[in-house]
Amino acid sequence: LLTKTIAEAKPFPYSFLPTSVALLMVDWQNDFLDPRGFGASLGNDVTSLRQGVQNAKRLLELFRSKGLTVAHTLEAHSKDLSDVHPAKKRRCPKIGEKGELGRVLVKGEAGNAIIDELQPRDSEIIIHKPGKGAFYATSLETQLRAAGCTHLIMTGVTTEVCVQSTAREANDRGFEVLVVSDATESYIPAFKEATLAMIVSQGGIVGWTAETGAVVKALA
Ligand code: C5J
Repeated sequence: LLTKTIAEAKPFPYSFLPTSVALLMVDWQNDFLDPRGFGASLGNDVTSLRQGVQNAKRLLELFRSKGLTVAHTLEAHSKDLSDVHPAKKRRCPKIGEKGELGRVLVKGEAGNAIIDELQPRDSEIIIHKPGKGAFYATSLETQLRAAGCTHLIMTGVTTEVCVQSTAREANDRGFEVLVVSDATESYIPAFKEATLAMIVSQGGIVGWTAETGAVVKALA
């Protein structure tokens, strides 16, 4: 397969080999998107997060149709909460407590599952992570390297929390990161815009951004 280029990417065109790219789907979980979930219980209006779902689905289907690498992450703690730092629990006391969709951010609970539209396949990389960044205390880097990936095209929620943390962790590990600007969402629109602006600032200090249509056009 030949090099593909997303010509419209910011701050300049993004080139990659399809065999060396992964689609990274970050935390598309009921806990963040469902009106009965954790995000809503914190007082957030979760409807804005749904805006990115169709674009993320379009990219997921495209990567699958081309047989390219796909990885999904979930913010998920073990049932005994042994992987929750006391500092995280102190500022997020709901973790592990019973919510409308089961125990909040606990692996296997209904709220913790990925939304129906973006369900992973068994053949795809699935990472349960205790942090906001998907590289901390997980096998994500090992699995991506084993799959030959050097480039990451990212979708997910929320832009300024788990997507941004993961993009920065990936960048520091030498991955070439592109965040899909209309396939990531935040409860706070100004934070989404600021995050996307930060990523591409100073010559792409963290990476690139591009719209779904531009990614699709490059891969088609
Ligand atoms: C948050 C996330 N916002 N997936 N998690 O706590 O962004």
